[in-house]
Amino acid sequence: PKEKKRLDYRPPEYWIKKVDLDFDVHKDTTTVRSVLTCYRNRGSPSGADLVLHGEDLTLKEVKLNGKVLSEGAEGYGHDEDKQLVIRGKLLPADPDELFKVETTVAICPEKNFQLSGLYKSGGMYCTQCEAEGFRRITYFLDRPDVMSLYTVRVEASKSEYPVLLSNGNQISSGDAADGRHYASFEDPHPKPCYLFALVVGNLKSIHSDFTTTSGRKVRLEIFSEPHNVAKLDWAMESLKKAMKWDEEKFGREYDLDVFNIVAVDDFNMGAMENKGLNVFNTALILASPDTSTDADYERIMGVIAHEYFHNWTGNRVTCRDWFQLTLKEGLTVFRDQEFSRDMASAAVKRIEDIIMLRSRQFPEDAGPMAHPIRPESYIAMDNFYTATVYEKGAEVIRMYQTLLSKHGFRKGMDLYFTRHDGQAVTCDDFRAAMADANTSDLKQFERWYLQAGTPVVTVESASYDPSLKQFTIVVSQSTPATPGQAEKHPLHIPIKTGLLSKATGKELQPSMVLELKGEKETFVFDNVPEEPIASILRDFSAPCRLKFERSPDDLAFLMAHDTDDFNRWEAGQTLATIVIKDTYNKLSAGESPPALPGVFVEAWRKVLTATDIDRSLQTYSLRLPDEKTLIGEIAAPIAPDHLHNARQHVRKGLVEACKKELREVYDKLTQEVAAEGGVFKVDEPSIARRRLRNALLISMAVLQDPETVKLAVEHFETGLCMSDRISALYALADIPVAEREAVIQKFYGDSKDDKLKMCKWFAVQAQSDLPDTVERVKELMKHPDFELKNPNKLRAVVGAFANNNFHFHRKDGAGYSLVCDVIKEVDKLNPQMASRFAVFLAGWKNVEPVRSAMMKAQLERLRDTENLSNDTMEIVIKGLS
Ligand code: B3K
Ligand code: ZN
Repeated sequence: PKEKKRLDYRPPEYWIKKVDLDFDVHKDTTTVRSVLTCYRNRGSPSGADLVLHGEDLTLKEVKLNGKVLSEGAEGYGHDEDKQLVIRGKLLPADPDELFKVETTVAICPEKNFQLSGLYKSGGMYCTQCEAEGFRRITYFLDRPDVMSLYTVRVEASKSEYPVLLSNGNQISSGDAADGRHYASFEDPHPKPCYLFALVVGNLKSIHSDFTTTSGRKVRLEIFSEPHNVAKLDWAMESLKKAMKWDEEKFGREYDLDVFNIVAVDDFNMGAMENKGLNVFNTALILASPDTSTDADYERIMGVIAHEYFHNWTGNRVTCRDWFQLTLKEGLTVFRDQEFSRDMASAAVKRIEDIIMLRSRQFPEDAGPMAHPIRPESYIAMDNFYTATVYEKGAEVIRMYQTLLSKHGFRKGMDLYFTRHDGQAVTCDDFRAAMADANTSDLKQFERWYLQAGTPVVTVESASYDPSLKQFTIVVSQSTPATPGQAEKHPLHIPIKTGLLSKATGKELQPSMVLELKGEKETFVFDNVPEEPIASILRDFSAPCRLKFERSPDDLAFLMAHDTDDFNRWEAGQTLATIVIKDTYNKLSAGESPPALPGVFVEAWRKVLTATDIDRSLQTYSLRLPDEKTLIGEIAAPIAPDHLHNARQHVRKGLVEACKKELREVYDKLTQEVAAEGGVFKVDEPSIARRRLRNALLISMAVLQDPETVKLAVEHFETGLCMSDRISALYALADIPVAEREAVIQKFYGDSKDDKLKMCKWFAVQAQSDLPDTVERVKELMKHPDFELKNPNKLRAVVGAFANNNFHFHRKDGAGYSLVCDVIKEVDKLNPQMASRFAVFLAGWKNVEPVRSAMMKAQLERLRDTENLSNDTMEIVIKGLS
């Protein structure tokens, strides 16, 4: 497979000004006729060939300016990559002269299991073109810097497919021969082809409207298969909130008369921001109390907003090439995070985002696939839709805001839009807009785009001089080597810092942002009246690991008093990490686990019984860091069983020590719910209460005693919504009792007709702690409701299992061979899905030697597999090198 490099970027030889597409949809064959109006790029030589990308297309005809071309030296040809070559000598010498290339191809959406290009999901046709799927629809310059105006005509059976949709405004529609009908569309905004979309189906919809600040009335319509139409209201509400927020916070208005969203069952990722026609995975749009958890509701609102926000950050201003992906993704994730912070609790959202960053992005940065947020090379672009590009990318955007202030950041955004509207640009252009709008120097900041790996910020010393009333901290930074990048340079790191009074816990000074630029720097705080406790990296102001030696007492103090919500939570996480690590070290040395430190238990109890804090924050403060996060805090190679057992030991210890209080708080919450008459509500306090009550149940279940089993069954039976019921299921999932199986059966009975509920049913079992989880997962894959071709179900079973750190790493290697077998099978159908699972095996170097060898052997099995896709091969090669 060929590797593409960022620094090899060249502008295209030709531009495509206009695209006219015609889709004739018939069972097993869709004919696509395309007319491309092209002209030569002035920078490229006269006589250059026009080379059009194409993949899995059956070419029927090629015309140039209306004349049929034959295959051969005098007409068209194919290069070694099967791309279509129109000989340069046939093309006009004058770069201003437009010419038309017309191709007719046949494609078969029914057999497109990759879910890239035009494919069939259930009863409907839909498209997914990002990153390089448009070439699977027609011959084209499939690269984001080629922006064109589109018209689309589509024709299909009227009775089978009453709904026809594409980007932009519908300009005509009507009946055609043989019971067919057609519609045509015009999108007035030039766009790269990855934003093209087409939907043909039997759909129902809900609609509403939104009037923009400048008075444009936009028709909003959300489509799904008829049986799902009752679950679209939350998405509509979310969309309107997002539209309003983008006007208020960023001055961005919507720019078309229609905004359509379609929900599809078979989708490789969450959703797609096609211009004026977003396509969503049903899992990220359908919402009802019976099928969706509170977390699902939040996620849906966030993703609806994310795709909507792309209209400006991605669509109006797009990426020059795919190496710049974080230009639109990091920025849009940042925007959706800010939106969600404004819609609910800012602190809770920040904590959730950092839990996610640490459990998914930090491991990526520490593994074989480590890459900068702007990668330097790729084989399969789809492998780079990563937590690094998205989530770390969002943190990098957030640092601009931290360094430049909210106001300065907004000025930078305004300049970015003014300068680049309608263009395909780079991360450097974004950085330049931020720097120019604020006349600030962001040269060193570029390193965040150049270097992979999670930087370590170390507080070398923190000391107070009472005579000078000065507090001094010395801070250093370093970034561990990553594959292909041994040497790292210092980054420009904003470190938000506050000083608290040891006596009262009150702020001695407002927070300030220290800018660490060198390898080691000294920061002096003047006029500090007493010896303070420092609160460092507040609000997680940079995506780093903070090393700062503090006593358990100081951490407990911060847990109780820090005025920064994030750092108050963080202090608890740090303390828990110390305790779990200590336990892990003992277990690894073959010793028995130590007793839990009293300060730790008491601090936990204090959080548990507090009545004056937000219950969501309380829930997150009671939760221990997860295994994926802990891995990063422990020296490799990891013994996954000791890690799991250490964490479980600590969980159990806390629950045993606070058993009485746990039950009291739980009962109090249960009474509150009952007092309200058992009505389901989605307001913040209700969500927070559910969150806490469900988490407490899961905590208590760690004891596996009959009393808690009984409680969990009751919790399930009386549950008001999916959040309650699924939590009861999680509480029971690790306990080998008959009640567990009964509740699983009951849940199945209630869920078998609903694909999304079934996914939850699968996932809870795949994540179980029971000793035969591997065998059970194999059974689940034979279950009649399992579908290998449906990414949601595949993720629910295999993805959930691969994330089940303990059983994936089962001592006998059964977890590895299971995942490897699935990869081999899935790779033939859907390489994008297969390669995501390969990443789990690629992490072998961080694991203890016996397991490591078995993982490596599975990777070698993949390497030796015939016809392995480029997607999976890329992960395997990087994993083995
Ligand atoms: N831009 C899409 C992701 C496309 C993934 C292609 N493999 C969704 C999003 O980030 O908004
Ligand atoms: Zn996105």
